Amino acid sequence: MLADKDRIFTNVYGFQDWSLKAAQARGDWDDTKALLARGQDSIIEEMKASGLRGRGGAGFPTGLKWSFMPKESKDGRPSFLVINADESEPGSCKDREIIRHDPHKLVEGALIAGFAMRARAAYIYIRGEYIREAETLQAAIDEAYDAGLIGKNACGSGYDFDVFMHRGAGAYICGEETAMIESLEGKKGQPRLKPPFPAGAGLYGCPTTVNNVESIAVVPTILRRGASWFSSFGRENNAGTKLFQISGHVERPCVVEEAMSIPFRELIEKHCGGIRGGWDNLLAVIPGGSSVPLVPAAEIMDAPMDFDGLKALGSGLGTAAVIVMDKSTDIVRAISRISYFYKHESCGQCTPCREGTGWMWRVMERLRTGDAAIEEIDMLHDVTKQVEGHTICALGDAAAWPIQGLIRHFRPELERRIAEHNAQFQEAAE
Ligand code: L3W
Ligand code: SF4
Repeated sequence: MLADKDRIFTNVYGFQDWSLKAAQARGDWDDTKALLARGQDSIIEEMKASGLRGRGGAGFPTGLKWSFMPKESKDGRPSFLVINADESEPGSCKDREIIRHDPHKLVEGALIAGFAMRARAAYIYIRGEYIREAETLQAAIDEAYDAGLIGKNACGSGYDFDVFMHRGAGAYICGEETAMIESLEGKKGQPRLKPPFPAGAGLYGCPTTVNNVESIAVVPTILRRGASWFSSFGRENNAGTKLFQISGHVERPCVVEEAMSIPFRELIEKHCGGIRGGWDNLLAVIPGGSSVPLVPAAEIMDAPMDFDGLKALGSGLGTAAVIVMDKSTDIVRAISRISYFYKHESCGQCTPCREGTGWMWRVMERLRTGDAAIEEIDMLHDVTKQVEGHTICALGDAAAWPIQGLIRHFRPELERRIAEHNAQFQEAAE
């Protein structure tokens, strides 16, 4: 279990005040000027050495992403940092806790990351429903301006850096980085084709990096304690500590910071008091937010909770939103509900997603009641394969993967429902 002294988010439960004074007492903003004095390239190298991989779902190496940003401005164009606080993935609720209780880690991280990438400003795009969180975040930004920590000559470093907060309006797709950029520009939030990646042409056509809240909020601590301290947690290619968000049928759902690669059973035993009704009652787990396929109980028990461990099981770490389902769950209904979510949130720009998400949901609903032909299971699987990889953004994949996981692991349950429905129909006809 991660020792208290190794936790980055020491106020994640909000036992202490979030304000600047209290944050400084916890070590935030401690001689940030000296951190900046290390220089841009040195900060990026340290981040690469730490092994931090993006905490927003995709796990792209953070230091490497920063290194894509230009060192010199072309045609006087500024560079920007965009921080993705549009936390909307079903199951995800970690960025909310950071903003509620540790917002200064995010604001200080924004300054350091922005400086390292030679950015003029950071835009924090916060989910529209996070009303109180937005108030807290704006108040923290204001405190940092008033104390001279950001703005002109930030922290006395000679570097000018602004931080702006922008509230979203309730669309899940605005969490996709290029849709977020479109939305910030005042347009309809629809993803752009990539490439070009945002580092080449992002906000207002300028070089931009989009990072998740947690990825940015851990930066000051990594620099203060060193890359080797951070990479001493987890295992190769899966370094560091991570906020896990455990919901569903556990005794005590929670958000907790743990070392990456902690085995699933240990995570649940130590922090959630076990599975409701005991371990024999566990049915399946969605380990990384609704976009990743479920993993059945027997396979996940001893799995390391990290990018590679869950990929090996045909799933993924995603945002580490661990959704636990016991045997009382109607698993077909649960996945059908997720299908409805993606149908509802599709931006409608590309045909396989716009048409496919609705089609998949309708078949899922018929499979839920058993009112389907047996061949439709394979047909549905074929359709998920036609959606996957054939859309502009990852929402198409995210709609396809949970269904593929259901068919892979629970085909007998789908077949049972169809047989039962047919038998009832037959009985009624006789
Ligand atoms: C420059 C290259 N940059 C990749 C950058 C790219 C992006 C990052 C990752 O989806 C996943 C998705 C959801 N040159 C580059 C490059 N980049 N190659 O690296 O890119 P990518 O395309 O692998 O992923 P993505 O489109 O950012 C994110 C999954 O996360 N997810 C849900 C997330 C939900 C939330 C939330 O609610 N907060 O984050 C869960 O699994 O399905 O697969 O920056 O530009 N050659
Ligand atoms: Fe929009 Fe779906 Fe296409 Fe993404 S995959 S751009 S959400 S239609």
